Amino acid sequence: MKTIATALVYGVLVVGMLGRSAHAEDVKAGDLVISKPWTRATPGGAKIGGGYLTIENKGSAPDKLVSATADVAGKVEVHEMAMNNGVMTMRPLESGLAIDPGKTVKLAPGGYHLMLMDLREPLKQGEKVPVTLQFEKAGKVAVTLDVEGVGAQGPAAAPGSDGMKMDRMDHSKMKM
Ligand SMILES: [Cu+2]
Repeated sequence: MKTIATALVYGVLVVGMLGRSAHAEDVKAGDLVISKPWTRATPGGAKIGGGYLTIENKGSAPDKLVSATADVAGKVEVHEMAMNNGVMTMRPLESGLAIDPGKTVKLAPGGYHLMLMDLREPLKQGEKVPVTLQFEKAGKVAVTLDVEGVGAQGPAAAPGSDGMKMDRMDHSKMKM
């Protein structure tokens, strides 16, 4: 019976891994865990795109996302969104994005994001975009953004997740 139980456990693990294979895996770098890296397909001719991901600091010391690079982009900046006289605007975080110990920082539409600038080619849904993040302590970390649809508000929902219930706030009026 023990063998059967063990086989079942392994079976579940294998199925679990297969189920996840369509989505980017979490990336561990030192005390940081980076998950759900994604971006949006860019409509024809667009020269900029956003990059989104979640960074968790499991350590006891602060770290900082200072910069990023991508082959597909001439330049990548770390941006934040902020209300400015009632208009949502964005600006580069010149001194980087702090990831405090024990904290999770989410880069998502409407908030912090990577700005992929001077795109050399359009980002197409279903493609994967390699990006290298540069952290103050964790150093260089390679991640791969899953390209979702043009209007996506989050990474594609994994089976059983509640990704479809995310709010559908209209970002189209934001000043980019
Ligand atoms: Cu931006």
